Amino acid sequence: MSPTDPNTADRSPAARKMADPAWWTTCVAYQIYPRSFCDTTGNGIGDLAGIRAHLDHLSWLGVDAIWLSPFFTSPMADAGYDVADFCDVDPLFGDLDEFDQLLSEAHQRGLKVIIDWVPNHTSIEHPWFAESRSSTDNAKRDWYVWRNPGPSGEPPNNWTESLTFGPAWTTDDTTGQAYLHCFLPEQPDLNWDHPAVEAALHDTLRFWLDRGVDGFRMDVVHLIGKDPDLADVAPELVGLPQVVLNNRPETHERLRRIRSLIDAYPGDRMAIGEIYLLDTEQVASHYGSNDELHLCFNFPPLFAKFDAESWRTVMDDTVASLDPIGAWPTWVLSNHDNPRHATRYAKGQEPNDAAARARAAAVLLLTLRGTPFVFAGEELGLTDAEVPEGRRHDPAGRDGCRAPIPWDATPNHGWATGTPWLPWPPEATARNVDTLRQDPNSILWLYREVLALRRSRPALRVGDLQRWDLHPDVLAFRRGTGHDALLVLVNMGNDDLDVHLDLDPDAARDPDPDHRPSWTMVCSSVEGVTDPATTAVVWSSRLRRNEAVILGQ
Ligand SMILES: [Ca+2]
Repeated sequence: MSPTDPNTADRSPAARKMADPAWWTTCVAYQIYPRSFCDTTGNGIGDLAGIRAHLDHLSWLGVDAIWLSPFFTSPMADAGYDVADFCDVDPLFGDLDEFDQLLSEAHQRGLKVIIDWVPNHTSIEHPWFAESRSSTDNAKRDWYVWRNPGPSGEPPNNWTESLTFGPAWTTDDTTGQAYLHCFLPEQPDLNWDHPAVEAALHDTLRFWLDRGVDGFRMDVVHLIGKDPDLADVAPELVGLPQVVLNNRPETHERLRRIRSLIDAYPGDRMAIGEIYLLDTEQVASHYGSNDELHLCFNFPPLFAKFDAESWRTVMDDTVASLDPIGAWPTWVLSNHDNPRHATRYAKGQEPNDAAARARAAAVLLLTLRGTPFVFAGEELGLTDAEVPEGRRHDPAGRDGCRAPIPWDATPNHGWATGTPWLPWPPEATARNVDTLRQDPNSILWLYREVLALRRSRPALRVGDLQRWDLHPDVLAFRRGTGHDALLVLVNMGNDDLDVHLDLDPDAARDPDPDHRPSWTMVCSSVEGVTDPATTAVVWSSRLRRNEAVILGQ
């Protein structure tokens, strides 16, 4: 066989994508909420050194990339999503040297590093806002969105902010004008219509790209283009937060300029947008023609129930919206903004069934076609903490899923303090990294097993997905590429089922044994089930309720 002639090789984008897919299409990313990961200083708040200390664990687990929620300078009105300096580390978490060390140590282990970028708003304490609010003729006045309130002090329009559902405007005593905030009053919206704002935000991207980060998770980036008239929302939409409504053409041209900036850097940098529009087709538009965001988070699957029909719908919607434009899907079950899926799926379930669902969900998440994001702690099967009144931090009630990660079974759970900023999640004495690593039947090892399978099987990394209709309660799909194929079955119903796979009889008679279809169990989500099935042209087995299996061909 002669080597490929570089002058005649197919260099079309599709051919290159097949030969060498970008890391962000084949990776499994792991979201770290820095406050809650591990405290090394004794102040009860996780820090960058705590992340560094556990990089080896993430390598053992087998994820490929980490996404760090904000660690930037902030007064923490919204736990760091209110940024006072985009280009520095808050002393709570460390400093820039500490970040550089973390980045370098992650890269040494082959882990990509994605950081958060919060372009829609700043902290009220950002120096830009301090200038902007100081007078109506300040040079930075128009860096934010100022309007006159109504005659009786009413807000300039009927928009609703997205965390506590109050008005999206606050009147500032300094000048008597109101400023727009689609989130808390401590988070004034930047005015992206002003070219200097766009340029300044681009500079913050360059700052981190120059330092070597591999990508950005762009916070509510669909909000950077807004209706220039700031018109009222229609009466039937009043009260819905602006974050689920704002879908504007202005955003797309701004995303194209961001994409150009990022793609000009060497080394396959990427942007994933938090597009909090709860409609997959609207989310899809933010990929552009492969010239806007590289990836978008898509939230309908996160809100889908543990129910086969709901999952068929979100999977089919994803294919229908993304395939025609060649966009690559992403999958998320849990993050820092919503109750953990182990908590959501457990509602109304016995404890054993709840734990089984968390395990089945791991198999589902890591075998779908697209880039999965694991939220730190879900690999331990953690549920949300009960946070009593006096210990609550988040004005939007999202504390439970942000509980600290327990690293071992000691009272301090591997933190430098016994009193972290939020209470420990339930069962921290049993569900901690150290204890679960000693138990090869634990959910932690199940995550590790499926992550390893994903690395070794092209069908899972880059294969097509074909959904099968086997049984109303069973979510079934085949992943395949070339000669590699796997079948995933998830029983989301309330009963054990007998599943029977009839395979193509002509193919079964193929004289070449390599061409005969045969399915064996590669993995079951059920604790202790290893490999009971024999190779067979007809695969028939009992699928327990809340069991997910992966069959290999
Ligand atoms: Ca600390």
